[in-house]
Amino acid sequence: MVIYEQIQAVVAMSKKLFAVLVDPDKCTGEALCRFIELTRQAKPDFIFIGGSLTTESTDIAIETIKENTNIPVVLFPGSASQFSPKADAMLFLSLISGRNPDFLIGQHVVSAPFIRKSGMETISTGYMLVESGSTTAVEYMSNTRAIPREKNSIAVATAIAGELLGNKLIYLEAGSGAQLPVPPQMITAVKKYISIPLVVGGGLRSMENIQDALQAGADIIVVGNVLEKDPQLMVEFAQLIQSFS
Ligand code: 1GP
Repeated sequence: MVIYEQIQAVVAMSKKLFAVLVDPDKCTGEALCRFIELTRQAKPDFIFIGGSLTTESTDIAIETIKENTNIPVVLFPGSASQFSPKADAMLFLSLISGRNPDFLIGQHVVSAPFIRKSGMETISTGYMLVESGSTTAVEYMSNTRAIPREKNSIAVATAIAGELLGNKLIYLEAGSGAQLPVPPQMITAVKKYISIPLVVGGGLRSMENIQDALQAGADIIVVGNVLEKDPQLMVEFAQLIQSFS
């Protein structure tokens, strides 16, 4: 559990972590090289890789990343087909805000033998979709409904259940490219009731969005979409997250 222990150690010091998300379909060739180049300057803690629906090879994207940087690569898979033994670890996601058995156990069964064979570190993660203004790809592809934005009590109960089930992280997700990020009030409410690290992502596209999420209690910030349009933001976001206290 090398990567999870690293997360625990940083969170115990009340420090924050930054994960940049690579969608292997959207970030290829030149764009991926530029992205990797910027990670040298920004020094994010992790590179997450995955997407709701991908057609490009996750293996190839990971190979390119690993040839060029030592930043740990963590799978953030939209389905079992995105598993790659080349990553350093994997978020083993249960979509606990939904009621679709395929994303609560089905995809896990399909991928489990491959994960065990690879010996990869898995980090069990209670993954919670939160309404974000319009239907997101993850909501549509997972065939689940997101938690209403104003229903903090549902989010809190879901996160507690996720922790009690043995998850090691809770991930509050607005969805990639979301119109609206997870409300800070919901982040604060969830953080108050769990003792495992809290990941927040989806629709974080400005310094203000990130500052709000950090202040509200996020331990790990995930940013993807906006970096595809403006990669240089990675450096500014990293400085904000690394200096937050
Ligand atoms: C999506 O939380 C991640 O799963 C990141 O979202 O792409 O909107 O930054 P964005």
